[in-house]
Amino acid sequence: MWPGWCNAAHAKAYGRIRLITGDITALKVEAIVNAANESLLGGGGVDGAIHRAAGPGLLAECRRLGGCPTGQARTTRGHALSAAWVIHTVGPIWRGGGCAEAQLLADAYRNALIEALKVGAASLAFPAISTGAYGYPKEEAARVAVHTIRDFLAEHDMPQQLVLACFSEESAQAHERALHELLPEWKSCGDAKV
Ligand code: AR6
Repeated sequence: MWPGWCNAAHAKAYGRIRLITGDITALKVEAIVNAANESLLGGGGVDGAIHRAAGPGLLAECRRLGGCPTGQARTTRGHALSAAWVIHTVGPIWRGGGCAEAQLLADAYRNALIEALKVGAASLAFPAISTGAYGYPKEEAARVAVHTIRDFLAEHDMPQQLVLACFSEESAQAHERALHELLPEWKSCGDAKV
């Protein structure tokens, strides 16, 4: 096999991914992803933070969507957020790994990326879906996230910039390890914090 095959296949992806530690609602990106629940009516964690920062207009718009099944994604406006769009997706609840959690988590990432394509978002930020209240182990979730994002970016020119917004050092380190493992060409841009 041509030894550069892997690098060539991923060349479109690695320069477009940034890893940061901080609050996703503070980011200056065109779209942010929300780790929501199937009701889309708000909750704790990143969902609560996004609804607080976006204001009541977001909940009003979410009410009209009628929910979202696990693994799917729905888009609203960003309301008071700096981001123009919020892409709500629902990750799986961790039940030990035998209930298609990895597939459903990959679906959540991929369907959020497809929504970003539909609205033409050039920059998109993801939280670490399912790794809080839903209990998905951080290392495994980071590998699913990076694998899915890498393959999507390798096949699509948009979004041009993708931010992995981690809320803790532990989460950032899990993503950094996954990036080094699955995308060896990826280089950290230092300790980016917001
Ligand atoms: N910015 C970035 N990441 C954050 C932020 C923030 N402001 N706040 C928390 N995180 P979780 P889940 C991280 O629980 O596991 C909600 O109640 C957090 O540290 O928000 O998918 C929903 O309504 C963790 O790494 O989402 C659902 O009911 C990651 O975001 C349920 O929780 C995801 O944690 C969804 O659970």
